[in-house]
Amino acid sequence: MRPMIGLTVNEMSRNDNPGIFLGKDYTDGIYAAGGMPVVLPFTTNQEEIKEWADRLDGLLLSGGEDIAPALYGEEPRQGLGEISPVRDEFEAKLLINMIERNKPVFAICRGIQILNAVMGGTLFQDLPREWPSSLQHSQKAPRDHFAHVVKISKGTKLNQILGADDLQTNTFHHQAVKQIAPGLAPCAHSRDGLIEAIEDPLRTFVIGVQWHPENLWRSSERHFRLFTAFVEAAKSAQKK
Ligand SMILES: [Mn+2]
Repeated sequence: MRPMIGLTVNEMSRNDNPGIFLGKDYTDGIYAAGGMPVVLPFTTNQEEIKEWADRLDGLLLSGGEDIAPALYGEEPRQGLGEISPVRDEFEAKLLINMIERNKPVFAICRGIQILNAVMGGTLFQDLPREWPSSLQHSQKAPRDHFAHVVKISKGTKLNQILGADDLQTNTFHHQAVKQIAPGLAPCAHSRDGLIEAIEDPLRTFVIGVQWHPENLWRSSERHFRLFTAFVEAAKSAQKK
C-alpha cells in the first residue's frame, strides 16, 4: 500500500461558506512521488488529532497564513499579516503527535515556520521591517520561476537528498526563521544570511524548507527529490 500522507490546508470562504483550500501542486506531487495524499480538515479535538497521527505515515505542512506570535511568546508587531488560530492549534498539536511517533514531517514555507515555533524557536514577523535585505523574498514572478539561490550546508540530510551545494529556488515569504529551535539545525541559507531550510539531524525525516518545491517538482528533478525522499521515509515508517 502507498504510504498515507496528510496535508494541511488554508482557511478559505467561498460564497459565504467557510471552507478550506490547498493548491493541487502539493497533492499531485505526493501522487507523483508514490504516496496517497489526504487533505486534513481542521480539528482541535485531541482524540481526533491522535487518531490522525496514528493513521498517517507522513505529514506535509503546507504554505499559507502567518503564524500567531503567541506561539513563540511574542506580541504582534507592525507588519504581521493574517493569522488562523484554528490552523495554528491543529498543526501544532498534530506536529507534536507525529514527532512523538517518529513519523516523517515535510514542512513547506509556513510549515518551516510553525515547525520552528512549535519546537521552541522564534520568527521574523515581517522581513522588510525586521531583516532589511536587498534580496527579494516575495517574488513577483510566476510560482515556478527561480528567484534566489540557497547554499546547502555540507553533511546535512538535505544535502544528501539533493546531491547539491547550491540550489535555485522560488521565494514567496515575508516571515522566516529567526532564532532556531533547540534540537533543529539550519541546513540552507540565502546569500543575505537568512535561514532557508532546517532539519532534525536525529530523526529520519523532519525537514522544513522556506521555498515552494511543490511548484517546482514538475520542471526540476532536484526539487522532485524532496517529494520522493519524503514519501520513501513515510513508506519505511509504515513498515514498522
Ligand atoms: Mn527566500
